[in-house]
Amino acid sequence: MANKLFITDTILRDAHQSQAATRMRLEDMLPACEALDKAGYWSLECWGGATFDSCMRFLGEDPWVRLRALKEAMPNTKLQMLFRGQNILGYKHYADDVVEAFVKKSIENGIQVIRIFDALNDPRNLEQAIKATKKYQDKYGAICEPAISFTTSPVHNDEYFVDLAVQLEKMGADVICIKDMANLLLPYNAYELVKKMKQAVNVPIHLHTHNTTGTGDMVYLKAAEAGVDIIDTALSPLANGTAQPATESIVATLQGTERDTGLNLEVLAEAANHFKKIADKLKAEKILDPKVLNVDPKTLLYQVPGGMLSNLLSQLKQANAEDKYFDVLAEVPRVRKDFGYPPLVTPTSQIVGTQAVFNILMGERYKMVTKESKALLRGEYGKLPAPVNEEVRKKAIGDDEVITCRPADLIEPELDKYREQYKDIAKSDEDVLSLALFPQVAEKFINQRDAAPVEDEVRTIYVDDAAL
Ligand SMILES: [Mn+2]
Repeated sequence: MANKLFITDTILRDAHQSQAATRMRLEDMLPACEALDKAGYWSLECWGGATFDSCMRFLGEDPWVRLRALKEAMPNTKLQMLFRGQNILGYKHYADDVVEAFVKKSIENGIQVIRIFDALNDPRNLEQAIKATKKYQDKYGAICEPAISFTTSPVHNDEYFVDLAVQLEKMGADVICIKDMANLLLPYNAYELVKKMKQAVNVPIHLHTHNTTGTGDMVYLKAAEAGVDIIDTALSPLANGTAQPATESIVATLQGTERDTGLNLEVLAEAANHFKKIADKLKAEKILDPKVLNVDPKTLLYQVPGGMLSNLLSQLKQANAEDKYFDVLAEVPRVRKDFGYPPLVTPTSQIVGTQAVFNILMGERYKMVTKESKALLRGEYGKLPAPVNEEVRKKAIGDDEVITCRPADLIEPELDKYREQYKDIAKSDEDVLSLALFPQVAEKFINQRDAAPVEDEVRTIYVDDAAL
């Protein structure tokens, strides 16, 4: 079919990260892999984001073993990961050699689509991950998919996003993603944005949204009409609410139209039957709170992503100041404006949210400024989308120098340092990278892993691991 709409399913990554604190286990995934592999998806998002940390911190799983097991179970489907630019999967900037090593190992272990984003949309923070993906692309056929973090503000209009897309195409994008992490994109805006972007670039456009505010299905339908190439959906048992719209609903909607996805609803039902049991288990364990399935229009009102609202509420609870909730909600957009309108996604959502809480609780704005707010205002996270409030910056960092170069240019190569530092614990370069990203969590995990008696099958995987 000439104009088929391609589907990426997020059931193995974003769906359970958004609804169930990223707690789905490999054993919960494997029984459905045969059906997933024959469904005919463009890709399956299954790695990166919070899964890497969650594997080691909560599930006692080696994320690299999970990736290889998934690739073995789904040889015919491209596996996709979410990569946080220069932060990789962690929360600070890493040196270029660590970024390159991580990309290389991800591809070697089975990833074929790398979606790379930066919270500030500073292309310099995507540069090294893009270069590394391109470098290993020929050898392994990986696809480089830089993403635009979608948000709304006086500077974030269609022209801004289209310019960014043109720039990303020049940098080597094979596909460009519009990443609407908070479901702020509205259906008719999606139509316009996709139309304009399709006119400006030649590479396929991949749209990612959630159903937090209840517009997700309509966003996809209008985007499909505008010619979007690929969309992200989740199989129904973990779809909707804070996760993606349901795969089956979109597939059924488009059947017989010129954007028919070509996916077979019976095969999808086979996989969904399995994940229904997993969703029920996560509900019984109270990991999945059905509250996340409700439509939450507050996000549209305050432009605050759903996950951030629950963080704010728990911070206020701890401070016995729940009555200040609406004051804080009103303060968030003001702080965001002072800071040059960063999109609200990890880590900027936490930085702006925490600063708003302090501004309200202290009774004076910026009386107390967090370390992270200072770093953001010093340019350490990259270039902010709009000019910052200079009065606020002065109050926060005084006469400190503001960085205008690519932040990672200030970081010396680190890979050999990490190899040396962890030579007694790490069994492979994969281990070194796990330790570099999550030092305490990975050290504890690896010690337990290597102390525990392992079954033969698992042992084989570790032997292969050492040989890589
Ligand atoms: Mn998402």
